[in-house]
Amino acid sequence: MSTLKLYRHPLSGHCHRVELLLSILDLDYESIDVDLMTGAQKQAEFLQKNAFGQVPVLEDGEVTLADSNAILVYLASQYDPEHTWLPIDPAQAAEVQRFLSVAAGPVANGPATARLINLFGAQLDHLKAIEIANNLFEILDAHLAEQEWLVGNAPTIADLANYGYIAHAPEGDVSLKDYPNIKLWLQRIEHTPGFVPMQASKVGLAA
Ligand SMILES: N[C@@H](CCC(=O)N[C@@H](CS)C(=O)NCC(=O)O)C(=O)O
Repeated sequence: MSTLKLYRHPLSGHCHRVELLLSILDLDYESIDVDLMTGAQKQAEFLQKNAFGQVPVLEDGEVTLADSNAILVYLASQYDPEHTWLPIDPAQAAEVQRFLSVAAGPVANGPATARLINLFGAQLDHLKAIEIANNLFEILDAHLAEQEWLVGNAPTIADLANYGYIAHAPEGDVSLKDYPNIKLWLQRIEHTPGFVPMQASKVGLAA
């Protein structure tokens, strides 16, 4: 088997979701930090790996893949022969995709954006991001009142994709205190064998 290489940044939730699955699947990989602060992701060498100039990027031999959710789909399809993390049942696979879209949509535009503003000074609308986050959390909290995992009755890549930016929402001034079912779901993920935490920022994780 070729050595997997992950280009990442330690504070990126998009990278963390990939690190989570790599760890859960017990896959050996080389981790390469990309200095987003100096714009290394926009240099020609990196743009050859991902023309969008963003981390994460995964290399697996001849395969080079960008986009965290695409990488999750690849790793689960390639390295999880039991299809636990990406079910093959069509309805369940579609449900997983639905929640990958949630991770790429309201999670990215809500809690991830609110955190980006606080941690990196991004010039974006903080109040709008907080509103998107709370609207999303109300829906997710109700969903998780009915079931323990986002899809079916076992954890999937849908849970991993959504975990990081929701767990770290307080870093963007989005409190989780009104969302008890989300908090229990976060704890379930944290108790999954192979779980690795995302690095906390100086802003902290209170609330
Ligand atoms: N849709 C992409 C988004 C990745 C993304 O937003 N990466 C951020 C770090 S969390 C990045 O590389 N930002 C640097 C930039 O855009 O220049 C994915 O899921 O991988």
